[in-house]
Amino acid sequence: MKMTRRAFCAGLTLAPLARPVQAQDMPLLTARAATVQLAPDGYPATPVWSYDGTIPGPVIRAAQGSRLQRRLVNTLEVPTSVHWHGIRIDNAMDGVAGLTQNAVPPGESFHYAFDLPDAGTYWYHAHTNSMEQVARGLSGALIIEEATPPDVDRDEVLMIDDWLLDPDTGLFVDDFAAPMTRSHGGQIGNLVGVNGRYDYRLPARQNERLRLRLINSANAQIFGLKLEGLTGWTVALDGMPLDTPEPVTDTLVLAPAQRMDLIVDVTAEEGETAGLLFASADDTWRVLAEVSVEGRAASVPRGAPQPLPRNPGMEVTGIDSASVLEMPLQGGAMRGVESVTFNGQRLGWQELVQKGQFWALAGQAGLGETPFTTLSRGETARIRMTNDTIFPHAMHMHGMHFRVRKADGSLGPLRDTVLVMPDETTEIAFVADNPGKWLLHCHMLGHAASGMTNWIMVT
Ligand SMILES: [Cu+2]
Repeated sequence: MKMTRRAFCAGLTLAPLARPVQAQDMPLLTARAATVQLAPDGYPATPVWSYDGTIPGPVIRAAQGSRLQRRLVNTLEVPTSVHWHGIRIDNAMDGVAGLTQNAVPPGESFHYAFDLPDAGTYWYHAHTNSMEQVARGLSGALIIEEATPPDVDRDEVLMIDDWLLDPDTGLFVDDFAAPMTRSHGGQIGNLVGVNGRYDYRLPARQNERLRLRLINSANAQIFGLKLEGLTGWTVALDGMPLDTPEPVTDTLVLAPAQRMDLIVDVTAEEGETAGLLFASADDTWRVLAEVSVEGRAASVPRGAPQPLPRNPGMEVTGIDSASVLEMPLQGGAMRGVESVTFNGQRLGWQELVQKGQFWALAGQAGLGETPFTTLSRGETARIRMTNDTIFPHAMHMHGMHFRVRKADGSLGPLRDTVLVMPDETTEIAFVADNPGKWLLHCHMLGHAASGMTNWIMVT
């Protein structure tokens, strides 16, 4: 914190015992370099960019309805900022460098303070050059607790990530902006892990009931997941409770930035394999988080869980009369796009590629001067995203949750990030009840950095 001589003297005169509360007592979140053993023993440790020295950053827990405060202290050699993903937040606290704040320069700090209207599983991550900063480790879980938690024995966060490491040096493959990956599916790691561990292990007892909060913090990897030795229900998506818990019977799909709260009963016998598995690139199921069963918590498993309490004021009304805004998702390898606007210029595909851009949303690559749309506060809007590319995109809207409106008019669950598959159309509907400038972008971070970012104005 900078303190002018005048402020310093005034402080001495008027309140000799008072300390500047915000500077001294504010909990800190320090973006800093660290070295962490990500790869298995025997391989070198990895220099990372971290929050508070760990990968992932500290789990931040706060009560629903409370106010969260953190002073981001930037000790990195690059500017940074923090986005609090999924929170219905005060726009000035949204952390988007260049849109809602200036990036925090090296050696300086920024005071984040905001109310927490909703319970659920969220996360925080860098939103300045995210494609590199998130890949280097700048992310952590943000858990907002219900006043009355569900009836479980334990609440566990499983932050799922991948890292692209050079096995000889342990260093990140320093090619975060590689045009090849940005124009294709995005950066996929060669090591997958949970909570910073490739061999994450969760000891549990038979018939113990766990709440598992899954968070996909990977740059671009879509995880196909399944349970083994566990009987589970999905109780929330992207922080927001489902009306009815859904039994997990099939593969769960978790796209980048998405979250999923499961309540699971450990049904495996002692010594049997149990855990969370993922579909690896070679089409085999591999253990992502092992649940090692020792002892017994109860003689029988419990029945289906109750739904979590709803968050307040999340109704999406007025959909039938809402205007429909078309947002084609365009570009990428193999398809390209005929022409787009970038930095105020109309460019053909080759010109766009020469500028290191590969994607567009509704004919616009990257942030333009004007928003994709301006909505009045309280207005209901529908955005129809048609994926004209051959890649899936995890589309994330800041500041507000939406529902997917299906072709028959029915509505899907509340989400803040939706996976739009190639050649598919996904329509989202939401009430624009949060004023400010909100990003709408692909959460494949290399795509976001290469054109797939736009913004919405709510006045
Ligand atoms: Cu994308």
